[in-house]
Amino acid sequence: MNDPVSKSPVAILMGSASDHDVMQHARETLRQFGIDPIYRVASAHRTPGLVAKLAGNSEDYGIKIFIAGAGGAAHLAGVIAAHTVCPVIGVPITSALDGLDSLLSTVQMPGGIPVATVAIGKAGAKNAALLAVEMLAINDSELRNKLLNFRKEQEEKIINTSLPE
Ligand code: RP5
Repeated sequence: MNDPVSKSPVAILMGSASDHDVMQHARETLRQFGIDPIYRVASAHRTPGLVAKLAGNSEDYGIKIFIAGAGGAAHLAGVIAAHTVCPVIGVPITSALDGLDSLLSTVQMPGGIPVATVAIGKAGAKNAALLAVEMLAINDSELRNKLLNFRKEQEEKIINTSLPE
């Protein structure tokens, strides 16, 4: 098994390369805040050993927060959460059942092993990254200021939006 090439406070794992189209939005968003995440495929079902290794040895990789994208029988976020006390954010990926299966598989965790689940697809991937930044910003005033600027820019964009006549 290849180890991640570099350390990062955020690890984005996904069940398949087919999840990349959605999960790249989480990586892009983190990069906007100066965080280059660990970013790789690790499947709960097809590479259970790899998932257990990454989640169970998170300190070795500098990981503080996991973001997990998976579709269908989406157990990745829950399996990661089983192996770590780092916060885990689950992104349900659109699937054969429009992502409803992914959403329910990710969100319906048993009491005691939490997964913070965001919206299905691109919006969820983006928000997962923003949530991770918000968690890191609790102890990082520079990141907090970046978040405040981001909100301000977003607000200005909406205020200045003009619609076609
Ligand atoms: C899940 O099955 C993956 O997260 C992906 O969303 C879905 C389909 O995987 P592939 O068949 O594209 O590899 O485990």
